[in-house]
Amino acid sequence: MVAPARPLEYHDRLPNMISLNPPAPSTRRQDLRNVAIIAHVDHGKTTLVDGLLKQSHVFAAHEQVGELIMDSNVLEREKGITILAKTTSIRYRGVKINIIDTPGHADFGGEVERVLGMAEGCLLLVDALEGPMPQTRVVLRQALELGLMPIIVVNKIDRVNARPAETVEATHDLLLELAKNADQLSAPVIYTNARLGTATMDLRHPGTTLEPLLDALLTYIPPPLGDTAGSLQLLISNLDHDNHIGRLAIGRITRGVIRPGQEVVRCSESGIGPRQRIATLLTVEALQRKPAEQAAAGEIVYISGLPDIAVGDTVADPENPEPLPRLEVGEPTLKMQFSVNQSPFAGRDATVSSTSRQLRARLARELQTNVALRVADGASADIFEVSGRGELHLAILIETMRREGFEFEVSRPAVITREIAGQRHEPIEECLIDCSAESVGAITEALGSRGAQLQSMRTDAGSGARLTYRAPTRALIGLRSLILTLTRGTGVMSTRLVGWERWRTLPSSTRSGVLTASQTGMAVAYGLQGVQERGLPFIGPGTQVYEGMIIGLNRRGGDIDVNATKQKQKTNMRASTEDATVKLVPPREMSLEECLDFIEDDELVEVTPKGIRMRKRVLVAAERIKLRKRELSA
Ligand SMILES: Nc1nc2c(ncn2[C@@H]2O[C@H](COP(=O)(O)OP(=O)(O)OP(=O)(O)O)[C@@H](O)[C@H]2O)c(=O)[nH]1
Ligand SMILES: [Mg+2]
Repeated sequence: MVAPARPLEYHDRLPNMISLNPPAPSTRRQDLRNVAIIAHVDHGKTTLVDGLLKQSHVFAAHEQVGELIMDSNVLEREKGITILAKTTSIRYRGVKINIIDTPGHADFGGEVERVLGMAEGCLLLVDALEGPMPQTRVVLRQALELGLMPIIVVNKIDRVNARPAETVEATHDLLLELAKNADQLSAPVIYTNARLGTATMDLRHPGTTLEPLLDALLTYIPPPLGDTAGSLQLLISNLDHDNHIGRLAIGRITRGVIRPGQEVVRCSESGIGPRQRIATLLTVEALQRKPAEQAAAGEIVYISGLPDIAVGDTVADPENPEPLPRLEVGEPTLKMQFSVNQSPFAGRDATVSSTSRQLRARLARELQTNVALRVADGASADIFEVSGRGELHLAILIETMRREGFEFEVSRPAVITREIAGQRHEPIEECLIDCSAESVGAITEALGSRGAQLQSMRTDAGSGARLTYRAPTRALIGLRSLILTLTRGTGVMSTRLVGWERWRTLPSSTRSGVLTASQTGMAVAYGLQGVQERGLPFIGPGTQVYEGMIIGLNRRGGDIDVNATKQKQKTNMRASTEDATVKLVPPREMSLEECLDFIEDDELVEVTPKGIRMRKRVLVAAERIKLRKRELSA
């Protein structure tokens, strides 16, 4: 195979690094490769896996396969993003290649961290137009620290204004900065169009299949270690649930052999447990998990039969239990309260019991597989404090529970602070915004008013502007949807955690007040006129409202109660027809994420299978006024 072309100066800049001492080739399994696909969100990971699956003919001729096959979960398909890391496998030139597709969105970084340890190499995808983005650096650093061998895949070379040469150079700079051994610096570069399923090592000769990528994979990604004679060691990297089998633990066998029925012990944080038996053993073949008679070192396996197993545990031989180093999973950055629905409409929409006990059980079940999530008891028995890796991480859980039939209320997300040297510290993020040149003014104003500091700004004739900010995570809550509004849906924002700083005062919230319903009942056109005269309505006629429910955005500061159920005085028979002729502006419909961004600390989002409502914590207007007075005098 031809060595990848690389600019000369790259070699000149290579630091003097000592090559890792590779084990003797005989102990490596030449029939196997484990590779993770990593990238920033939307750079094309899942599309590339699609292409590899399609070209390796894993589908029978009659099977209709769609796009983004690996994004099999309902919310993944709806949102067009990967949420859960998943493994698939293909066979190429007699070698089984296990491919781990990972999510690129920073909120699901916990998934990536866990599964990287199952691979010996990674395909680092970089969009040929966007170049390396914040999450590219985050996932690459993790992969290199674990000793993975990277292959640089410059994807979307077909995009108008694509800049493959600049992208390669910027990616090499990243590698130089982050590499942990000299081998990693010799990463080859492959150019792909994942959508078409083509790859080439030389842009002058366009590819026709993904074979050049597969060949590079076999050449550069080290085969896994294959010591089958030693005692069993299997580090659990991920958990999953199967409706028939139950809890599945996923990991790559580091040493030894595993079979169904075999006796093992679990090495957990609290020590070595009692002997247990493996019930089911599965390996992945194409898109399916198939029962296996046995699996040997190097292979990625799914096992059941160990009910309490957790991520980071080692499954080991009872005669020689040697735990592997535990996995470190990054800490959550945001928390919010989940509470039993206390709204006047509680019990109307839920299709499953949503009492405190049921919510607790549901959240406990989530913790079994959603490893980056934390749940703690709140101030009362009806409240749970749920912490996650970001707004989207928490929003996906809320949406999933809502679809399962639960109803509950959630509070505004808050950052998780840390005590460092006796001082309160908060997370600081670097925030990168890509937008059109026209939106720059509005965006700099929005970020400035939140106390974010502009680090750099680049404008490009072809692709608009790129702004880099540094700001506390707290200042960025709700920013994503604001950017979408300011840029009419074209702006893209991505962030990465860069450190912790002392808590400081930020400019206070710039949201104006809300319009709340003063009466319970059905909103009608006449009553809604009162809402639109004062601001922007969130609901239309026919919506059931209750006192204290948020039904619109006030144009000014301060909250106002409006009677949306108010009918026009019926003086004669024509009154009701007149009501129908009232001209109403269309209400602003808010998504769950937008509602979470929107509410303040004294407000809640009520989530039910049928819809989402926003409300004041204190519903009765008179009580809210009293409370406000008390706060002002305190
Ligand atoms: N033009 C072009 N578009 C591509 C190419 N590869 C992927 N895309 C498109 O890019 C979008 C994102 O692709 P995905 O495969 O979902 O990206 P991903 O990296 O898996 O995204 P996450 O899992 O959410 O991080 C889709 O609309 C793809 O069709 C390519 O080579 N060229
Ligand atoms: Mg994906």
